[in-house]
Amino acid sequence: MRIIGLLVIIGFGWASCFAQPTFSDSTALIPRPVSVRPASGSFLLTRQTRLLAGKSVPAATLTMARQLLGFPLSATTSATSTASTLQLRIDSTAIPKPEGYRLLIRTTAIDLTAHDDAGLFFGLQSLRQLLELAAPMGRIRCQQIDDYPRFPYRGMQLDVSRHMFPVSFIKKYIDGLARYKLNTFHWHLTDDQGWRVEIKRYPQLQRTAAYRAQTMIGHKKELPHRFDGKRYGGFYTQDEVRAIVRYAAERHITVIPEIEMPGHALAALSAFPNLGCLKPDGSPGGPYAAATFWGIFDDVFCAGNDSTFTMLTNVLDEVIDLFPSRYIHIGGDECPKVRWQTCARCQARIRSEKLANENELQRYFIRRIEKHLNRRGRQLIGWDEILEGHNPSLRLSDSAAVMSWRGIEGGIQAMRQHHYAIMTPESHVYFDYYQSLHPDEPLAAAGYTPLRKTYSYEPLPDSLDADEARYLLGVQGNVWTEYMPTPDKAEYMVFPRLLALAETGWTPRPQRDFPDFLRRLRQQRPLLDRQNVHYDPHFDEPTD
Ligand code: TNX
Repeated sequence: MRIIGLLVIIGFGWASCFAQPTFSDSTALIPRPVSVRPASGSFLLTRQTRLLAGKSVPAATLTMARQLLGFPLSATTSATSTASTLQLRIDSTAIPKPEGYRLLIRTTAIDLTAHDDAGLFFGLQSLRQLLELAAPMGRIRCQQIDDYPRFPYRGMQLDVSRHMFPVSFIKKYIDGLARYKLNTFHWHLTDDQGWRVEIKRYPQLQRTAAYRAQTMIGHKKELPHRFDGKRYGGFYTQDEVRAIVRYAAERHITVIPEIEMPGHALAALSAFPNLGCLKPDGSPGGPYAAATFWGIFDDVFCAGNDSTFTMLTNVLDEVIDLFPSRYIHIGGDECPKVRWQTCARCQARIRSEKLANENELQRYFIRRIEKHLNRRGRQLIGWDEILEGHNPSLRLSDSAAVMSWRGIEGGIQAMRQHHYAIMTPESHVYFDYYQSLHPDEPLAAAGYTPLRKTYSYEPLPDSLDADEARYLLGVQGNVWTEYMPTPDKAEYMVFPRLLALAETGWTPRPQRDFPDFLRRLRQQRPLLDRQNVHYDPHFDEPTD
């Protein structure tokens, strides 16, 4: 009886809240939610607002709710008549979509019901944005938001090899992802210019591979390189890595580490010259040093030397212990084959494994590493070159996933072969490319990718049938940092394009509309300012 009474009261409250909608259904949120039903009246969050949580809600989520909303919100077990309430609940039947949530805002109570803990977190992010957009008055409109992501994978990458960023910035970067409901941080930890993750078994990586001899200054591609003569580099200790992985996990973000192979390996070779190819005369390769400028380098890991695989699998074992992610990224991109062509050991491997050529040797390399990852219960992910050099004996596991970067063809091919694909085409989601034609625009990598172009990206290729399309995991923005020597510059290149990418990953296709996105983005300016995010202010100017 009491329950029925309560339902009646809630029912009436609900009806009065929704009786005369006075607001249009335009929302200010980014990413735009699946559905917003506005209602009349408003809710005011105060210090008296009580936090009410179902048993299945983890204590950490309550702490996070207080932190995100910036209110003490003392917990209570039952609603009182005097205070307004914020109620959190997990109910996977009521909210069937993973990461989904329903936010019901009434005049005296907010009910946030989610499919899972991640859904609660994303619902809290929506609530936080609504509160911040309502600042300083803090009144938010009564409304019902039903929301869930379009894609399960919504990622941002960061290259910390070309330039190293402090732990504090990595956390700020993760915060930026979390605010806009991205759920994966792809951490590009090794490349020609520096090895950035501590591997206890190989201290040479920290001593040697983590540093390059000189720092490039000016970052002018068009001009001759200039150097300041100082050693540049650094690495993240395993304790720092664990702290970052934990920090991300608290925000429902998975960190995928990338250890590049067989190419982009100069820094590693500087510490392990024996893992480079033999010279044509059979003498050892090298000498090697971490690169002091950008590009693609011919010196790569030797595919004919078993020590290469021993060292890399030992490295991956430590990486696996640090990162609980399902996927481990092994790079695979841009591996020149010239050294392999003249290396006696590589040629012997081609013969003994009955491979047709060096492309198949690369595939052999990737497959051999994949077997190790699979033995450790993990899945391989790599750039689209991992599909090259296929022969039937070198088939990758079905579980191997492909990041399509040179366009969308690699992704399409992957999905046709029933591999999961993540679309990261350089044409639309490379945030090292120019975002504006403004004369003050600082130096960027080649290419022009204004916000409008990033926003226009549709990840699902028309040419796929429904069965193939199931293999599309999602989208990711890539941030190669050759021309981003500081955190401020990296942020500038990333924002606001990250918001466009976030909406592509989250919002259903029919709800995406660039003018409406721009309207909402303008409203977000004070939020970005308050977070001290250095975004490109020219996003609102004509792009061509
Ligand atoms: C290509 S994208 C690369 C990176 C560079 C980037 C510059 C990819 C898998 N490889 O090594 O930093 O171009 O835009």
